[in-house]
Amino acid sequence: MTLVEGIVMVGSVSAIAWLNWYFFFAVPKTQQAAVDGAGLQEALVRVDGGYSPSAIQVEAGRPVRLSFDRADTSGCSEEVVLPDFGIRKFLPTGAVTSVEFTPTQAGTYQFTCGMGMLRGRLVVTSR
Ligand SMILES: [Cu+2]
Repeated sequence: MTLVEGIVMVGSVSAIAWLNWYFFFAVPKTQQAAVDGAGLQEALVRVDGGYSPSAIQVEAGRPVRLSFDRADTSGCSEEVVLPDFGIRKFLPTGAVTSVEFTPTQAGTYQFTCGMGMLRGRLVVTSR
C-alpha cells in the first residue's frame, strides 16, 4: 500500500465512523419554543442540510407554529413532513414557511424531509 492509499483509507474509515456517530448517537440540542401572549408556541427552524435546532420542546394542548427557514437548494430538503400531524409542506428556498397544529398528547414526534433523510424531533410535554 502506498502512503496516499493509506491516507485515503484512514480518511474514509474516520469519515464513516463520524457519519455513524452523527446520525445515530449525536444528542440533538433541544430548544424550548417561545410562547406569545396568546399562548402560541413558536420556533424558527433553519433548514440547511439539516434542521437547526433539530429538537424543539413544546407543551401539549397549545397551538404550535413551526417556521422553516430554508437556506439550501438541495432537493432533499424541499419538503417537510410531520406524519403524526398529517402535515406535508413544500419549502421554497430563501423563504420562511410556517406550519401550525396543536399537539394533544405528550410524546416525541419526528419531522423529516420528504424522503425521511433529514430528521428533527418535536418533544411534547404535558402541562
Ligand atoms: Cu431528503
